[in-house]
Amino acid sequence: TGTPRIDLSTAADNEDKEVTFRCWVENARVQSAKLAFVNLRQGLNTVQAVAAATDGVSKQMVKFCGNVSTESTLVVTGLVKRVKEPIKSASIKDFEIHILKLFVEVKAEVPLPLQVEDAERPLPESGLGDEDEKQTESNAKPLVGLNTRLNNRTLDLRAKINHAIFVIKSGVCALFQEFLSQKGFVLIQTPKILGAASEGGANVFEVKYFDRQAYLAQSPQFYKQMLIASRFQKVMEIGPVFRAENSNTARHLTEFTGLDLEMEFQEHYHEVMSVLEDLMLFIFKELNARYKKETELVRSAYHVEDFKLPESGKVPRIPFQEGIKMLREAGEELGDYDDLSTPQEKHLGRLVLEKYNSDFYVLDQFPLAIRPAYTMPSPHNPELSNSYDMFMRGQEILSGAQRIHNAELLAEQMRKHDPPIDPNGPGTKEYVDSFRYGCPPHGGGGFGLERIVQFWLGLPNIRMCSLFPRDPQRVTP
Ligand code: ATP
Ligand code: AMO
Repeated sequence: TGTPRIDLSTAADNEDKEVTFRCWVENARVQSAKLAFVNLRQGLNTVQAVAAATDGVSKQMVKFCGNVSTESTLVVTGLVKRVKEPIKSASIKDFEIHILKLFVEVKAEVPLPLQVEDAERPLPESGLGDEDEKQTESNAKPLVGLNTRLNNRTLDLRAKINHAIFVIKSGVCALFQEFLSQKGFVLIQTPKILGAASEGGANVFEVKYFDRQAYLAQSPQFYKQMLIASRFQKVMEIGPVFRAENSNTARHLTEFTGLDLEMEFQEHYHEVMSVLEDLMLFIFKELNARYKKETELVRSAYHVEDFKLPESGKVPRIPFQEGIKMLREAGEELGDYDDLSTPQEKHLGRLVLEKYNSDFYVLDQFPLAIRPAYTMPSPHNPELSNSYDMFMRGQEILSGAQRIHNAELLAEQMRKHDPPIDPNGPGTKEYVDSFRYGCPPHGGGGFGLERIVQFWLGLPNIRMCSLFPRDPQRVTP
């Protein structure tokens, strides 16, 4: 009360004035009976504050200020004073605050289960952080592992590096919508409680739905296509995706965010691929322009190289068979229609980088047998399909395809699928039937948002790109 609350960024405008502001304690120390220092944080700014008997502060108050616990939230009233020597430890270098009043709003308990300065440091190499507290160099402070950080996520997320990751993630969503809205895509919301598994049965979470069986959505696949059959020409969705995959890898979550799109095309499904490529080139360009600081902060902590894009602006579009050939020439053993293992995908990523100087590329014409039942077979080779994946730094970020828009063919492909899908099952029947009353040729794709962020930044683990990640071992916090 009395003095107005200020933002610390205006410190210079308040020289010699009394100000009040809310802040967090970075650390505090008692220098002597008459002098204590408290480093304070507000947003991205840090400032040094002093409690000094020479300012008329009581010795008791000096002691109290010097012992206030790290991470407590305070309301401080003090005088803004110019300093003679710039202060190294604070972002505000030319001014310090002479404390007159210090009110502890919430006192942080001692000890903290995780130091925010530890959360600022890179994760140990192990990535998954199973061996927490891993020692790097004999005399270095041990690095705190991912599990400890995720268990104390509220403290962990206070680290600047984490703010940067989620500012970028928010940016990717905004850019996705910005680009596609401008192209006439309509933002849709589709149900997440479904009567059928949309991507096949194995990896689906079951939910008890009153006296019936229901499932958590594995993708908006059925619904985005049904909207094309409803004469929406172009649709997009940003929404949660649930996968009951018991995959304890660095790039699988059981709940992630899908960036989906679906569109009618005129003559060839490559029209859809062009939209997807232009979309990603726009996102990369704008991330470099608008989120340069955040990107550099994270990449430099992990010694990650810049993300390479072809100078020509043309995204390498490589037929799957050509990818197999490149891998075979590099010594991999692969059948013509085999799926690629994760190491083979990464190997191909390195080969593409060498040949095309690009960390971003598309594989086209996947073998039909390894794609979902709704995928359009290739008109030129029944073993292949009009489907594609996109990769960043050798790892998959998108799957997509031309879809079957003929109900009879769709039902037949479902029955032939391994494992077979009943085209008359609840939820599935309505999906198949929606193609009986007219539907244009269409295609689309789905990105994993956390993977885009992970591979843009070159991070070792996808969990770092989810605020409160879900995996087979983790449903809390
Ligand atoms: P999509 O579902 O489109 O294929 P994805 O990238 O999740 O996307 P998956 O088929 O789930 O692909 O897995 C791709 C590769 O990841 C597999 O070929 C496999 O090598 C690897 N993988 C999946 N689960 C595990 C696991 N638990 N342990 C090790 N590797 C795994
Ligand atoms: P798919 O199953 O390949 O395709 O999923 C699309 C994209 O989602 C991401 N992804 C994941 N991210 C984190 N954790 C997971 N467990 C996980 N699984 C997948 C990947 C993947 O490329 N309906 C189709 C898309 C379409 O054809 O439109 C689908 O769901 O980045």
